[in-house]
Amino acid sequence: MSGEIRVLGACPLDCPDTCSWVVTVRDGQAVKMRGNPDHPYTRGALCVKVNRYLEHTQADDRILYPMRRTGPKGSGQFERITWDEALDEISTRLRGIVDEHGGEAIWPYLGTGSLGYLQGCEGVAGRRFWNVLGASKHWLNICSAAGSSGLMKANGTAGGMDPENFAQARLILLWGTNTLTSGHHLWKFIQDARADGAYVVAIDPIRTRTADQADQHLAIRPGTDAALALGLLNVVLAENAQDEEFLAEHTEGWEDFRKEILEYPVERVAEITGIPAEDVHSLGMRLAHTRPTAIRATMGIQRHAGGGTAMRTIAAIPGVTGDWRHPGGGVAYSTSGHVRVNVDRRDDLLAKPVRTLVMTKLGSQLDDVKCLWVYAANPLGSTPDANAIRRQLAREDLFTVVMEQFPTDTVDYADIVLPATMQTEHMDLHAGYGHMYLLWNEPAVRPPGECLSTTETFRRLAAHMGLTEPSLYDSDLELAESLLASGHPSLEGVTLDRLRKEGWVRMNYPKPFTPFAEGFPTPSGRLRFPPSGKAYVPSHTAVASRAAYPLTLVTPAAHTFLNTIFGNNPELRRRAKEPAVLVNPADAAARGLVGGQRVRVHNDGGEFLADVEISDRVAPGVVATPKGRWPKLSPGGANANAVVAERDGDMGRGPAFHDNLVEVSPCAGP
Ligand SMILES: Nc1nc2c(c(=O)[nH]1)N[C@H]1C(S)=C(S)[C@@H](COP(=O)(O)OP(=O)(O)OC[C@H]3O[C@@H](n4cnc5c(=O)[nH]c(N)nc54)[C@H](O)[C@@H]3O)O[C@H]1N2
Ligand SMILES: Nc1nc2c(c(=O)[nH]1)N[C@H]1C(S)=C(S)[C@@H](COP(=O)(O)OP(=O)(O)OC[C@H]3O[C@@H](n4cnc5c(=O)[nH]c(N)nc54)[C@H](O)[C@@H]3O)O[C@H]1N2
Ligand code: SF4
Ligand SMILES: [Mo]
Repeated sequence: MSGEIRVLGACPLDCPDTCSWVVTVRDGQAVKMRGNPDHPYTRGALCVKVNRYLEHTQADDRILYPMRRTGPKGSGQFERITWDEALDEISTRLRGIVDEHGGEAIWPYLGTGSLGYLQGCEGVAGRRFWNVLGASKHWLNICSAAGSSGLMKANGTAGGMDPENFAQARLILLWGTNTLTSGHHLWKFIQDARADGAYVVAIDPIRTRTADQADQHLAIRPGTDAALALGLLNVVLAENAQDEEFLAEHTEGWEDFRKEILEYPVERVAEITGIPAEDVHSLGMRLAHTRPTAIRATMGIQRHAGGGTAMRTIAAIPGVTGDWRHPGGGVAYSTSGHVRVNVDRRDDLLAKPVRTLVMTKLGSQLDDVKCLWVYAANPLGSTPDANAIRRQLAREDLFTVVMEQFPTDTVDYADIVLPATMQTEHMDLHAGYGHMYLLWNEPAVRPPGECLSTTETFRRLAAHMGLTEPSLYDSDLELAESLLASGHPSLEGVTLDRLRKEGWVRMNYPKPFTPFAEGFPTPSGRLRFPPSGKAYVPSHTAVASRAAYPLTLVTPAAHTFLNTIFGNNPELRRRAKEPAVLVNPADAAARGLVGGQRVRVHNDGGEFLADVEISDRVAPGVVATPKGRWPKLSPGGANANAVVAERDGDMGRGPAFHDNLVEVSPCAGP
């Protein structure tokens, strides 16, 4: 049809699958978006959320113009201003803050709204500009830091299996991961494996929709995964099924670790994990005698006080069984360790070294900050200790700028709001963290209103402030060229031209990819087993006093939202229904709660409201509610992060979203 074109793009959201998509554009309007049928991982399908992406780009509540606050902070009252007025006010305020308090009083708070290398958090968006101003650095630790640290300690990289190799596995452990919700494209490869007889086990405190589809579900007590890993290995040793050759050639610390494993017989593990001893034993037997075994362990496990350790100990499993020898064996956490583009943070532009502020510590680290600059983030919806953040954002002496697409709770506290483009309107380079491809996102349509991309906003601001550093003005294509020019062999032949023509290119790794068959990227070239006494660290909730708050709250991915993105989409909200909290029948009975009743979920940090869903999907002592609700669109004006403490886990300062104690009480009054 004349006037109709197809534009290849990539899903920017923080999801392992980074889908390739095809946008149909008719007369300058995007009229259709489909998963790319040619992409080997996308295989033609997007997901329940992104099927509404185009509709979302055209939503009535989209922010289209720069705005200045007119009401009190938090009121969400704004007036439209021009870009010139916005840039004037921002320039004056930034200059004043730098002169009076120094550049470090600026906190550029970049979140995971887009994983693009140009517009989002995987790259350097805005960093050159912030370095010229001498602003504080920002540590994006909110998501995967603990697990990555655990894997780095074990394997020397957080990278692992190519998820496509799951098709060749004969035993699959879906461990602390809700595949059908948080990255469903792996499922096709699991189905391929099943067609060849693979057995699938879900290990999760919640009987999720993924657990429903597995051959077996082990309802583990939250935060006890390392103990289960040790128990499974205990059975492997009893069966004498360890791979002595792999152990001798490719691992270190085995003698000590072997002794540690012997401390965890199945009866002890059953006591710690709450999984019946016979189930631990039978899974141990399967693990001992099934090659290859593939473990999909993602972010759920590591949102606990002992989460880094848990990931490290799970990473030991294929070291003992030798599964890394085989395609279809090993652990798949993230593939981002294999992505070797050239992310240069340009520290050379800093006049002096600056401090680093920690993303999950917004509530407590904001005291001496004078400018908070939020982009691609929604801290009032997604960051721990929401009440502390809200108190801070209300400060009159804090100058807050938010670059956004939608009027989030965080936007309500902004002094200046800058309208941001969405993925169909800007260009970007992407990698997946659950596959082995790079993707190019070509803009399909012109931005609506006066929306600007992240890169263009910082170029204009630099010009407005009269900054002379030439690299502040690099174009998007120049930035992309330099990202691809790392010289790493995995990018040989992966050119910008090819990406723009073909939409996606597999990185230059062998297929099938067996990353550690010949050794590990540690200094010794060997997998490092956990040191004595450090293979299992109990979670916070396992050791804290349970007197006042006896229930462990788990807050995993919601099926219909992506973090807080789509939290304002009417159709997805309708499907998500009212916020609910899963409560086991025994816990409900003990509190006299009935299904559908509105309750307060509370602890010393705060409370949120939800409707009780009585269900044996959670064990006694565990309650669960999905993340991602917009506080202002929720009853009581709060979501689960009102009761999530700002607390570091054991490694990488990872947050403990699934490791908080609460009580559930009936709402007083009507
Ligand atoms: N639909 C949808 N997809 C998403 C997201 C979303 O919000 N919605 N978020 C995206 C992002 S940012 C990320 S990081 C990923 C997150 O997605 P996942 O990596 O799947 O992580 P979570 O959803 O946090 O938790 C996964 C599972 O771990 C379980 N779990 C919690 N504690 C424990 C434990 O101690 N042990 C074990 N074995 N299991 C435990 C939870 O019950 C949950 O079912 O998904 C991405 N995909
Ligand atoms: N209770 C609980 N809380 C959690 C988690 C949990 O498991 N439980 N998981 C955590 C995890 S894994 C993560 S990754 C974090 C995510 O936390 P954040 O990084 O704060 O991400 P979002 O809440 O999705 O907010 C992203 C915002 O960026 C905007 N945005 C999207 N694309 C762009 C863009 O191109 N430019 C600009 N300027 N803005 C854009 C969106 O509109 C959205 O409002 O949440 C964490 N919060
Ligand atoms: S959110 Fe994930 S599954 Fe959905 S389209 Fe984006 S990358 Fe694909
Ligand atoms: Mo995340």
